[in-house]
Amino acid sequence: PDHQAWWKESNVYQIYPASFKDSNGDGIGDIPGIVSELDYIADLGVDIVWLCPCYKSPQVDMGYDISDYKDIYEKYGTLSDIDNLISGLHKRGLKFVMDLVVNHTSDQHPWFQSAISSKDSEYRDWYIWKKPKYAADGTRQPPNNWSSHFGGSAWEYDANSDEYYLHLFAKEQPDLNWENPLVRDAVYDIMRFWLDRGVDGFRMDVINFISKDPAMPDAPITNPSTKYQKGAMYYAAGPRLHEYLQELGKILKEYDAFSVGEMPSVFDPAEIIKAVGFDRNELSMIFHFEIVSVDHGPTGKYTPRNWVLTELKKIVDKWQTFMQSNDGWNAIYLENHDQSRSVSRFASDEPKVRKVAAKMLATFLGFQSGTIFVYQGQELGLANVPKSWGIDKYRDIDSLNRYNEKVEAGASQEDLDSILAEMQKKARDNARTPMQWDTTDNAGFSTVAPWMDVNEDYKLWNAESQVNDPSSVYAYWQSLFRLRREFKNVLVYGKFALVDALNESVIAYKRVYGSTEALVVTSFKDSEVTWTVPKEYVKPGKILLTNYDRSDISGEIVLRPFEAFVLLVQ
Ligand code: TEU
Ligand code: CA
Repeated sequence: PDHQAWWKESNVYQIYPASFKDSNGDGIGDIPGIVSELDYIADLGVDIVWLCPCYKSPQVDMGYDISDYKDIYEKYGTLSDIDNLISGLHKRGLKFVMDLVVNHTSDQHPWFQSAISSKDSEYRDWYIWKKPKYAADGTRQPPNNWSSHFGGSAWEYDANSDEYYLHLFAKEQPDLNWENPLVRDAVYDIMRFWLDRGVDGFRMDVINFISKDPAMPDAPITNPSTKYQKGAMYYAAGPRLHEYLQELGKILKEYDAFSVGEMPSVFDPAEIIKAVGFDRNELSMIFHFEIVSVDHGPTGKYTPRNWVLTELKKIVDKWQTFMQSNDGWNAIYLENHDQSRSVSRFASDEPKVRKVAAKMLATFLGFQSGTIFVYQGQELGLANVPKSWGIDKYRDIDSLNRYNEKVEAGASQEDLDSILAEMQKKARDNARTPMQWDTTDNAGFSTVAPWMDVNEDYKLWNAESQVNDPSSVYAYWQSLFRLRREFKNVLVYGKFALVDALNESVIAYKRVYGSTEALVVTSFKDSEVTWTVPKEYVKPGKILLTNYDRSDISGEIVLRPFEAFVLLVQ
């Protein structure tokens, strides 16, 4: 029989601290703000809260640059605020997961400050240093051609020591040297510090990047239009990755802790299953990036790509069947703080269909096999930023770097407009606008103008108008979570199989547990489509959930725009 586990039966709500709720009127969300909304979160019916980084940080990358792992960013609060948050959640029967960012630190972390101060520092070897290379004409070059995920080279020159240090993200985020056992001990010590404080587990930032090929070879040229190239093949599943994950896993197991590893750029299924196989004792589950890359163009995220529904379907099918046949487990998500809003991206935020479309995506997502992750605002059907927003309203380092690169390269206005149009579809900023609580100024997020503008649609789309409305997107998610609990066998542990795999308008799948079956039907079309119900389902069943009224499931049916329903047959 399948392995059961509490974390398989849990649903997760993700909070982005800067944008959730501001309690003290400085325009920035904070931990007391979160504490004031715990009933809202508990009422949604989730089991776990994952909080994005809230540690001490210069905030070059919104807290993914940490300067003290055992203290809290002043603007978010204090250690005792975190203790309140943990006890408030535990009192309500919810668990608390923190973001562990240990592939890199901030350049302001005392370890790095010491490391860069001198080659003789005892912390020098905590980071990754290499000698320059020299071109034929004698100009100094970085040690290899790897690009940073935020643009430019992945290496920064330190004139003082005439060496470069590696930073896969911003230059203010130097990569730790995991080959050094002292680094690993320091990380394990941080984990214990928080687990001992009552934290129930971790979301682990780019955890698959921690082991790099020590030779650090040049990456093959996949994008001839840029100087620096994607080096992921040399660090996305490096030679010692599983050795390190085994070490981490021992601690997680000791505390029966939850873990989800963020794992971009890994394409070898064997590597994935080593990380999440049930008996491997590494991680509970991972985030893969295939769905959220489906609309990335050939030369990166901010170039367009048209995709068809069968591509999305194939990715879902691949991961669902792969995990169930290899005793692994999926983390299911469409949104997080790095992704745009799913209703805008995968369905439609046109006013007349936005609500049904958001519910359709909830259905598509929420009945799959795996642990479901919902990002703040997704439960309300929040949408991308307005198309009218200029670059001045964007705040994210990735967006701004990419845009500025184009400006510096002398891009035409037309090119800049097209990159902005792609950013409006895919930039991380879309997820980072302040949470929309009510119709008052600043959407009830803050009493003053927030650090980032509120989405202009807040008077229509906000929590207050949805919590007591049984037809709201929020109420739909509540029902969905209730159903996952009530029909746990089939909805959590049931086997997955695609239905009507080649259909380009509808994603349908079934979940099967013994003689119980759930049929999930979701139309991704903004117009009506005819769909044939498979014969075995044309029998008395029960509609568990739908975003329209439907009782007829016989033979050929007409699905309305973005219609979704779940049918239970026992
Ligand atoms: O993201 C890692 C990552 O690879 C991407 O999702 C990243 O956002 C993208 O490449 C940018 O276009 C994680 C965090 O989730 C993200 O917020 C951090 O910025 C990043 O790591 C560095 O810590
Ligand atoms: Ca505040």
